Amino acid sequence: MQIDFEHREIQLKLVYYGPALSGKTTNLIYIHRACAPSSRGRLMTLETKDDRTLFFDVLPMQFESDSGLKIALKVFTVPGQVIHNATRRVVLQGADAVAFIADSQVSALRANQESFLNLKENLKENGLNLKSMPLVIQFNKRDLPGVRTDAEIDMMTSKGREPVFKAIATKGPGVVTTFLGLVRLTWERLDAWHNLSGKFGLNGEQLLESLTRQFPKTSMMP
Ligand SMILES: Nc1nc2c(ncn2[C@@H]2O[C@H](COP(=O)(O)OP(=O)(O)OP(=O)(O)O)[C@@H](O)[C@H]2O)c(=O)[nH]1
Ligand SMILES: [Mg+2]
Repeated sequence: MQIDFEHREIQLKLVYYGPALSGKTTNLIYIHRACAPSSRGRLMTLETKDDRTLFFDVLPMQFESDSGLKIALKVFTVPGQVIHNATRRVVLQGADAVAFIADSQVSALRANQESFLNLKENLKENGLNLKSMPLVIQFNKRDLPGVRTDAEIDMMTSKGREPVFKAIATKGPGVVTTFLGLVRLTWERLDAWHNLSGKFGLNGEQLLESLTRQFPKTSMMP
């Protein structure tokens, strides 16, 4: 995070993490498409021909709250393929928050678990700690057969500490909700540590209202 008091600007780095092909890049593409043109920068993606991210994707966004605080976000995805671990580690450097994109298919259970452990390890390598990192979890690909049931996911949600969202990233439902949930949690944590509300005269609800307005046609998960 960078705070510029003079220009009333905050910069945050958000990272989408998860196993290969879980839909991280698809989330970012949808966020870019759904966001008001005035608030989004250029989406940079680098993929091989089979949909796999080779390096990373990044989407810069910026918007201003009603109280005149400028928020600049850089949203990154990591490449999920096991071989790209060095890139994942670099992308995590200086991350303010993580959205873990899990694949809902039962067959992906192990890949999800391995990726989650890998996240924990790579955070540690960067001197970061999963426990203090704002983290939300998304179960993506809800449209496919052979996915974990809603009841199973609701059960995990009630047991865990992290906010959990369901999504169909290719069509949109749940994508913006996950993103807004991530920003909300990030703000709450940073506010608790740095008293951002007091310093900038803006609370989390107001920030979320401003951000939500940047997504005029949000598709909700039924
Ligand atoms: N049916 C379905 N397919 C999805 C969904 N989300 C993503 N996909 C598909 O899954 C494939 C992989 O999606 P990506 O977004 O490229 O996955 P990724 O997590 O970025 O993968 P890596 O870059 O290799 O880590 C693509 O063919 C997407 O169209 C979804 O919600 N439903
Ligand atoms: Mg990708």
